[in-house]
Amino acid sequence: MTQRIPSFYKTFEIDPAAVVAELESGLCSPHAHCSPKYFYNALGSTLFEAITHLPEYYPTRTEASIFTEHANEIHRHIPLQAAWIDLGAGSCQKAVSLFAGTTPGMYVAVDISLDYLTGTLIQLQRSHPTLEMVGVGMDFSSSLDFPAVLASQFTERPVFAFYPGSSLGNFTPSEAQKFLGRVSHVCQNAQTGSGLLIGIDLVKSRQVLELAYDDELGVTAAFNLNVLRHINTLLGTNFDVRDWRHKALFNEAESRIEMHLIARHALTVRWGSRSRDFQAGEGIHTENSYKWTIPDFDSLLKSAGFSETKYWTDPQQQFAVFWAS
Ligand code: AVJ
Repeated sequence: MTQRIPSFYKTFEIDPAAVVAELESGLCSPHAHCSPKYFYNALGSTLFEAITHLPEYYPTRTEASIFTEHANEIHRHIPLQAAWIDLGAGSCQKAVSLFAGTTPGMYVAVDISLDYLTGTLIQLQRSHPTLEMVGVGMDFSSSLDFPAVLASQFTERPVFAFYPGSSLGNFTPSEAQKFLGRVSHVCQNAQTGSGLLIGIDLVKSRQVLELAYDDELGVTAAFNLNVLRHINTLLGTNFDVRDWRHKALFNEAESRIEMHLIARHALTVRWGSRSRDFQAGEGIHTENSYKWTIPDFDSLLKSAGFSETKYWTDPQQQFAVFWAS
């Protein structure tokens, strides 16, 4: 038998001019901000991985415990011979740990960074020699347009969309609704039994939430501050990390954790021929991480076009895994 090899597609090109324009406009706006996608350079991805091991950061651990505790019931919802669409696959670990006891028809790993996926999938193919594996480099926050060869596969089989890790939290509720609408559209065009399995972080006490985003070791602080170094690389700014401090707060009215970087004293950031003055205490808003209640998230799924929902949670109701079809 010949060994299968994964295939790869890329649906977008990174436009360096657009990156520069986006960063400049965020930095120069009256309330300076930058997108959380800029956290994830090589060090940033490693720091995030470290965050998932912190005692204060409950989401990763709690989601894993829900998958373990309710494995049999969750497995029963995964359609047979489905096309798995792993959204934000990264190391593919979470999907692979779901493989046992299921029968994927094909595995499509989607991530903004194809570099990372390539090595992972080539390795993974060795332990799953007969499973058709595809890597797609796609920024699925803006659209879910798959290459035609894949789109036709997604209509001929049931689709099992997988979006663990509560990454949906980075979307505003209206962005989340649009994104989920696109996923439900893919499921509706596919064979019966299709659906989405998604992990969601739940509203809880301010104290627990704020500790999860401002840990004692300062790993999350380093993760947040590291974005300044990444911006220095991308834009040529002269940010000095030591001029800034990490701040995390739960904005209850918006139901979101906010992360900011706060200037320790008045300073000027320069790049090219441009500059931006910051006053002491002025901030750069770097992340929103929305927290949902079970009824609100259930309504969101229904408003996005899913008709049936089911969820599993941990005994403390810190985190929820939803199935929507
Ligand atoms: C990757 C978006 C799920 O919001 O909890 C962790 C990112 N930021 N600590 C989250 C993050 C600070 C994380 N997500």
